[in-house]
Amino acid sequence: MDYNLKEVFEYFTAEGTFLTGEPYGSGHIHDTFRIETKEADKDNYILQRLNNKIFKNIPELQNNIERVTVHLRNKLSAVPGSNIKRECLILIPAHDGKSWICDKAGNYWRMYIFISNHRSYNIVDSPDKAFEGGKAIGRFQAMLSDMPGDPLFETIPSFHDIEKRLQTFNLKIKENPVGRVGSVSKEIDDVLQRAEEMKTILKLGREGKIPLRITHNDTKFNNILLDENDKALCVIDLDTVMPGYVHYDFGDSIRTVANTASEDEKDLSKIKMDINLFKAYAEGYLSETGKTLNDVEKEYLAFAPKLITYTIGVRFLTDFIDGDNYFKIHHELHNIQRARAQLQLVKSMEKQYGEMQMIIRSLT
Ligand code: ADP
Ligand code: GN1
Ligand code: MG
Repeated sequence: MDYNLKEVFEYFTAEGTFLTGEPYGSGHIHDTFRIETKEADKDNYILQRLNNKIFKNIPELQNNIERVTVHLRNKLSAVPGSNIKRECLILIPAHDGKSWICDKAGNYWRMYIFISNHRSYNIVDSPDKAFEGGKAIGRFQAMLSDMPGDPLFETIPSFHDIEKRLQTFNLKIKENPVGRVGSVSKEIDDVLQRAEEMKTILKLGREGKIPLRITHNDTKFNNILLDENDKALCVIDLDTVMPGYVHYDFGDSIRTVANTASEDEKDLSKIKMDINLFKAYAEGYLSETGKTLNDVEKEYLAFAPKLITYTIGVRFLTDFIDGDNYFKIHHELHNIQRARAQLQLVKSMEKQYGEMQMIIRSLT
């Protein structure tokens, strides 16, 4: 789809003049463009066409992001030497004062300052980077722990609720809308075998043993930007910041940080969880959160990567069975390839679970 990016850009109160706009990044949800401005001394921007099939209430979504970014900005401003434009997302208001616009064709758009000189990784190759990722997410949770006001709007209801995800999964298997169920019976078995164990975090929540906190809920590593020295810089992609269990954030980062291969690797023999990267991320994360988490939260951190890798695997598999309506895909078998890769990673985590538990115990 072609958009008139210059026209969209001009709805917003940016300082510079539009020069070029190009697709940017590898997110699975929105259409993201990098806008370069003519003036060398003005910011560049990220312009996003929002996916309103997935985020059904754009004003509430944007209201969440406004609250979160303002709170983070206030916190960071108090830190000597901080660089607000690079360490937190800054929304650019439209001329009507809102943080989003709806164009003539009914597309919703928002714009952020482009975070300059950042580094973004889909695969992590060193414990140092993993440690920095853990620190970034730990600090993010800590900074939001005292955000005033009502609870954040639930932008996608029951987002990480594995019981609901499994209900939808079972429903889609029954419906078999595009006739793909027969081709994925092995993957379906892998999911069903593990279903009971995966309800653990929800049960702990219902028993009042772990609290809901403000969590990010989409902490894959390419949503954590590093600086030119590979130090933690900024956590981005704030669409799903809302109440959640800390395990969701810890688990989703390990799913991507500690995987030796890509999220969609076709050759399953390349997929393993690297225990050293697990350990380094956990160290970074606990260096920021060790004092606030309760004992049960800490104890179940080792379980979290299995849960989230499984959950995302279930979601990819459900989307494949459903005919690819949710995640952006780049080829016909993309979602099943992603699902297989996630299930393979769960198996690697299962083999190393004892060691993961020992590492968490030694760090807490
Ligand atoms: P999606 O939900 O589709 O993943 P994101 O908000 O994560 O969308 O944006 C997609 C990609 O765009 C990110 O992975 C990152 O590479 C890039 N990006 C997003 N916001 C910024 C920003 N403010 N500065 C620099 N890069 C950004
Ligand atoms: C999506 O938006 P993005 O690409 O960072 C998805 C996550 C999945 C991830 C899998 C809102 O993340 O939940 O874990 O893909 N985001 C949404 O790569 O569904
Ligand atoms: Mg993203």
